[in-house]
Amino acid sequence: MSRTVITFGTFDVFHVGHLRVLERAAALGDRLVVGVSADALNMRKKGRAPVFSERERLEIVAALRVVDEVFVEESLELKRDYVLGHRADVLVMGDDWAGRFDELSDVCDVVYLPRTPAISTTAIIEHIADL
Ligand code: C2G
Repeated sequence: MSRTVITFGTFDVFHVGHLRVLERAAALGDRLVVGVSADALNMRKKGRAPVFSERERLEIVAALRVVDEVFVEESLELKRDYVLGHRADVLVMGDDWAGRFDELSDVCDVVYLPRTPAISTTAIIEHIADL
């Protein structure tokens, strides 16, 4: 039986840490579905607008070889609906979210992958601002 993996993220100023988590998520199944955070959700989560709009971030993530389907993640509270709606067998998140989605383990496997060290959108923005 084919195994569907689902993951979520903002993926703003797309970098190699994003690529690696998506590649590792894809390797856990046969099909990778990615929920890309809406601009409004990002404002609520991080208190600032993303550099790239949700349309641009969706377009970039959808173009990746390891990604089969993308959709807009409107709310953190809708995870269960997204998992069930996409018939996901595995939910993958970076370990900055460790433990946060364990309550979904009744409907799918929940896996937290280690983040790629020393790279983040915030660090890139600060680096460019300092140039
Ligand atoms: N990531 C990583 N290594 C990094 C940076 C990010 O593995 N150096 C991973 C994060 O752990 C996450 C994914 O890349 O799994 C996307 O990261 P963000 O865009 O920062 O996602 P975030 O805003 O945490 O959104 O529903 C949950 C949220 O939408 C997750």
